[in-house]
Amino acid sequence: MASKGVFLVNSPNIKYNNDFIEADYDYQTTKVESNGDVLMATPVTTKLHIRTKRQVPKLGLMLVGWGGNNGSTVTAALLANKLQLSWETKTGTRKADWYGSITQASTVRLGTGVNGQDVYIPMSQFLPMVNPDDIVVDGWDISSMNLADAMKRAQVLDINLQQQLRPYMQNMKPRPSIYFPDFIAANQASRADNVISGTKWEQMEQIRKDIRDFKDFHKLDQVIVLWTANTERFCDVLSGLNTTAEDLLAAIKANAKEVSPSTLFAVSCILEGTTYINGSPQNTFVPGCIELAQKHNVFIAGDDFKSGQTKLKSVLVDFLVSAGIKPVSIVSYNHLGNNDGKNLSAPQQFRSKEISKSNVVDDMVDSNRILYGPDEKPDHCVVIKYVPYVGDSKRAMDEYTSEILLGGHNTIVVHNTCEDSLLASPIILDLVILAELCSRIQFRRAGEPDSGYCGFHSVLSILSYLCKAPLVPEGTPVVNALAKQRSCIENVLRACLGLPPESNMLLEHKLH
Ligand code: NAI
Ligand code: DG6
Repeated sequence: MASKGVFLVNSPNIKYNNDFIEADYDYQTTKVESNGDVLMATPVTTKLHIRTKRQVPKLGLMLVGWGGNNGSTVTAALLANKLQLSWETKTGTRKADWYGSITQASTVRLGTGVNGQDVYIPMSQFLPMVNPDDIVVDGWDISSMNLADAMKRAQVLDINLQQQLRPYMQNMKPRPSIYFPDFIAANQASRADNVISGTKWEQMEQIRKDIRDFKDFHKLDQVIVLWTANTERFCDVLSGLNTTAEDLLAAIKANAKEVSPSTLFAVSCILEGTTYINGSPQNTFVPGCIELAQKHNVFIAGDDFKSGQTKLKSVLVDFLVSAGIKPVSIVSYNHLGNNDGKNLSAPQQFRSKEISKSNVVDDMVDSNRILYGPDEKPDHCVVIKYVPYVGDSKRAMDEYTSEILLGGHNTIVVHNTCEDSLLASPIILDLVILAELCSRIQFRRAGEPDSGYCGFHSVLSILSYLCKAPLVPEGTPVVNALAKQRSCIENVLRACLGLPPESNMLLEHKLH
């Protein structure tokens, strides 16, 4: 249904009709050119017409790794919220919520009220967005365990909540999935009792059929597929194998060993016109896969949920570097005891995570060459250990050592404990809700005919806020700093309503 929203924009630049919210928007940037020794900065205004479809689709979400800790927890959270469950804990009654979700539990500053006060509204009310209660969930897992037992196996949720959810989850059974033992840790083999047989192409056809069947059965307008399965090892990227779309499809047809399950899922989705999001660190999106997504005009996004330790790092290092303080050593240690930790105890799978966790300060370091020489970077060490007893309750310890004024040192130590899946689940929801919203936003340069509309690039980098190693269109900047990533989302939402970006100048309060 078309949402009316809770506010209207009062501007000649915005039109509301039954189908669209249409905005005329001046997108302002600064172009910098070198003129001898001088940098010339020129303000540039691009006049855009942005339209957002108001009709929210009936949305289906298919999780790869549905029976895992994240898969079972996000399914439980969707149900608990939809059913408005409450349960007893040792500290009192708790009601279902979406804490940790920017779309559901954060607000955006709309503007300044008549008395000069800030006016905030929920992010979910800024533009028409899918209501989580309406999302239909399904998925695949190499483990056949039903979702109620998977929730129990995960040991994440309070028992009183689990008991209420069991009747709703016990009949949810993951679809058989693609399993190539070589890509995940050998210690996962005992879970794999629910696998598809056949050639790679045949397996892909089964996944495509699953997506179509799910869509038809529930009469869905759109399906999004999200990988929250085990971290795979990186696959080789080789010319003739996966560097072009054509080679990748040929390699799958030839049953090439080096094509991973996650790449098969991504390709299946692209061929079905289905958005595919990668919540794990592996290089699912080999160049051929990205090219295929672009050819088919399908969204892909990733990689690796940015949930806890990395999220804080992308705040803290941004703060230090932008304060003119020079981080020189960052040591990030963590231990956890869930199945993710077990899989990551194998060297190749750990290596995927280590890569994803290690590049997250690069943009901040690159932004300040007063502090750092041309090739200089802080020492950055990432350690992950598997300690079964702590289960999903991950411990993360970080030490940031920085150089301060005149040879001084500043060492910050952070210790963080929390259930990993309770951080990841709201991020899964946000990825899905925002990816869907992006599919309803179109742009054209002012003055061009309606046929000139385009959407976001296939590589949906607006979702960087939610990803540890953001995938971006080739040749475009990777942004890791959390505040910039968030303001990108907020300001794109504002642009869709013809509102200026949030500048934080508050000049209305600062002038004489
Ligand atoms: P988990 O190990 O509990 O769940 C993964 C599930 O995937 C398991 O049920 C497993 O049987 C299944 N699986 C493995 N290979 C599969 C395949 N080819 N097809 C279908 N299912 C398959 O792990 P958890 O904790 O749910 O995490 C999932 C992923 O999310 C991991 O890769 C993890 O690194 C990543 N992640 C988790 C974060 C968190 O905060 N929880 C943050 C960032 C990333
Ligand atoms: C061990 O680090 C397990 C991982 O799956 C992480 O818990 C996950 O990647 C979250 O990492 P971060 O750095 O965002 O807390």
